[in-house]
Amino acid sequence: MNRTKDSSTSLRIAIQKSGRLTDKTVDLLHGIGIDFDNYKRNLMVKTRNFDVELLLLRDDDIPEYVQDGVCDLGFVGANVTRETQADVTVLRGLNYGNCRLSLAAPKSADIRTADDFDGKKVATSYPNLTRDFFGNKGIDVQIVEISGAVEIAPQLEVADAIVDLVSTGGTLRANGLIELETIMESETELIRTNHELSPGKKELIERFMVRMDGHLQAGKSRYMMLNAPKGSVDEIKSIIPSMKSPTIVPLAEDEMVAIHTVVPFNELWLIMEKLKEAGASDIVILPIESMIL
Ligand code: PRT
Ligand code: ZN
Repeated sequence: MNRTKDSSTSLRIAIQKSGRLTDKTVDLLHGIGIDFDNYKRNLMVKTRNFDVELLLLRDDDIPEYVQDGVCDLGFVGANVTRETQADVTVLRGLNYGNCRLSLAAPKSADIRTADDFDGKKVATSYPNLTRDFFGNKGIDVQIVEISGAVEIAPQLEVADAIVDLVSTGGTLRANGLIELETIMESETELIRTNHELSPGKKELIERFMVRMDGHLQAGKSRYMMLNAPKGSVDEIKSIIPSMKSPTIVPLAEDEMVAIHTVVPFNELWLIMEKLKEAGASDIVILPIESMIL
């Protein structure tokens, strides 16, 4: 039987249509079991196995769509949300699309600190964040708002210096600019509308967040299996403080046990070295797809 979905009850999620955040956001959604395709050709995509519609937008429009309740959730850079001053709630920082909004000036100019910007022309696509930054310091700048290729503004004598996003710093260097100070660090965030939602949508968001947190936690963890002499189990437990209730299985070989547990990825190598010293052997590490604690 064909059942049509009531679109008013579907969760609407805004993602960037085509840009730096698109692939990682699509991977993340696929990673939490939300199936869809054709997102490159359509502006709206229905997903197959979760009551979600995806809206594919320019990143600049995402905070406003979420603020206005056109979309319930959105994936977008913190830089864009702060610049648009949208009234939304940040649910999670997602640690991709990382960059920083920085002041930069030509190597040849004698602008080296924020104070040197007094009375200068600053080109940027981030007029609000730039105005706030200098305003808070009591520094008077003239903002020249441009939407792209900000880095060449000083060469074109449109401005004395710039405020722009930086990730590797390669673009600044290629244009003879020096990075002077960071205005804000940015990452992709999951934002939620502040509009009152129906109980059905609230429940969908809760389910979505359980999957999301499981996926994010899994990305930071690894499954570890090892063999150890029975006598070293206590020492091994003390090496892995997060190990609340490891699975301990006796092995055919007397006096040996197999231990299975989950360890934080960022401590993995340190833990393995200590385990080896404590007598562990045959240590195997596996990625985890998802986990619900
Ligand atoms: O079409 P649409 O409006 O959706 O996309 P867009 O062209 O406005 O944005 P896009 O896809 O370039 O970037 C989307 C988001 O990625 C940004 O809002 C940031 O949150 C994030 N991000 C991460 C970056 C960068 N890193 C980045 N390096 N966005 C832009 N840059 C640019 C920067 O503006 C500069 O021109 O890359 C250049 C500097 O890079 P480096 O590595 O040379 O320092
Ligand atoms: Zn944009």
